[in-house]
Amino acid sequence: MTNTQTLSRNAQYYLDLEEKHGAHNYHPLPVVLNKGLGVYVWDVDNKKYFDFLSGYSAVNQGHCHPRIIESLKSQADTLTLTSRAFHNNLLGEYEKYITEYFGYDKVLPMNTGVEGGETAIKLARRWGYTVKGIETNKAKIIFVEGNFWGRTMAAISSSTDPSSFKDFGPFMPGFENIPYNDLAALEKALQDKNVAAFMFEPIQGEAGVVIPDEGYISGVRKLCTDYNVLMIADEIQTGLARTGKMLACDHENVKPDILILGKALSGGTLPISAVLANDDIMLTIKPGEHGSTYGGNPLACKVAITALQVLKDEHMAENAERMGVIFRSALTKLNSPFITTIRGRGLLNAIVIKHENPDAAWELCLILKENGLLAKPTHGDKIRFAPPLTISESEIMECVGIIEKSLKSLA
Ligand code: PXG
Repeated sequence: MTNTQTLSRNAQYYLDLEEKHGAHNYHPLPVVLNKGLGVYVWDVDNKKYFDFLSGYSAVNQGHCHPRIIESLKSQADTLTLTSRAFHNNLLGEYEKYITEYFGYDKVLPMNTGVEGGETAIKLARRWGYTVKGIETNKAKIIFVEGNFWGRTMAAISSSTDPSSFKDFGPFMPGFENIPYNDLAALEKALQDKNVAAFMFEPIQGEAGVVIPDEGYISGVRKLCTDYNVLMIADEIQTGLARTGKMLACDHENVKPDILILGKALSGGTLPISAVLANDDIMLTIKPGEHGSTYGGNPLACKVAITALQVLKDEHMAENAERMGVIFRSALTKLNSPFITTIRGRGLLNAIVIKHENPDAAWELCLILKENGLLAKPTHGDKIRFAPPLTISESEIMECVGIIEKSLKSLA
């Protein structure tokens, strides 16, 4: 099957436009969407699909959640941007709301996830020099192999994936990588007195939903405390109820020193990210030393409050936990010879495909699309299954049926 075989002329028109006028920095599945509601999206030919990617977990609350859209619309009619040159009436309310929600003294609002990561690193370096006493320009940040936190120069400087960093050097100094899920390697790295922080995802999303052993997150917490190093948790993909708890760190009752959130903080409506920390860290950055034109804009503040409230009001973490268990158990029962691994937490799941055809995961995603379910392969042989957290048990079972039927066509 080729990419375009089943495309209508209508859909092909949109693909051709992108091909001709857009940079070629993505390789999307050949489907053109123009509508979304809850767990469903529709293409330009009005075919309906289950969305099993959820905008890489930005749409945890479901597409076009009515309460989030209502907040967006009403605030858009009132005030959208002041810049931080002036105060606005929603920033303080949002800051109070989100810091109480997650239990930190302060928040620093940004826009994209990668800016949240950049902010966390600047905070950690500043804390390293002014609190820990690291010699100027000697601070180190430790990352893990397989990390993914975005596309800026700093983010790709920490990457171990050649498709992220190749031919984009020279890179940011002061970054080191250790293996994931390896507390001994972490302890060794932290013995260097120049280490300011350890930054990691409690479950590696883009790497293919890599789940560390039980005790890893609490082990990280203990080592960071013991060695006076900041623990930075990138919960941009794992946070906000995706893994069956509000934060993936909650699975081990761990509180990071710096918490980075993004994606579902807006329920998929606009880029909103946030960095949370206590005063001893956050107040090391002074006026004029960091910021962003759009960070903390009133539209984002209003939307984020609603997006967070919806997660709680609709018990989305609990639903993610319950549906995840049902989903993985039903997938296991399919006993497919092409699935070597099924793993996940809550509704952040992945399968690993084994097939004589090296492009089988991509082919399977094309077949799933034909059968009404959208998912995307990562790293060749893995497929992430991450529907909106509003999905019901009967919908989960319908999707397992689609996956079963598609696996049979793959044979
Ligand atoms: N941290 C994690 C854990 C992520 O998954 C980011 C940071 C960066 O967020 P922004 O908003 O800057 O993209 C991510 C992003 C893509 C893509 O196409 C992004 C992600 C996953 C898959 C694809 O850029 N996650």
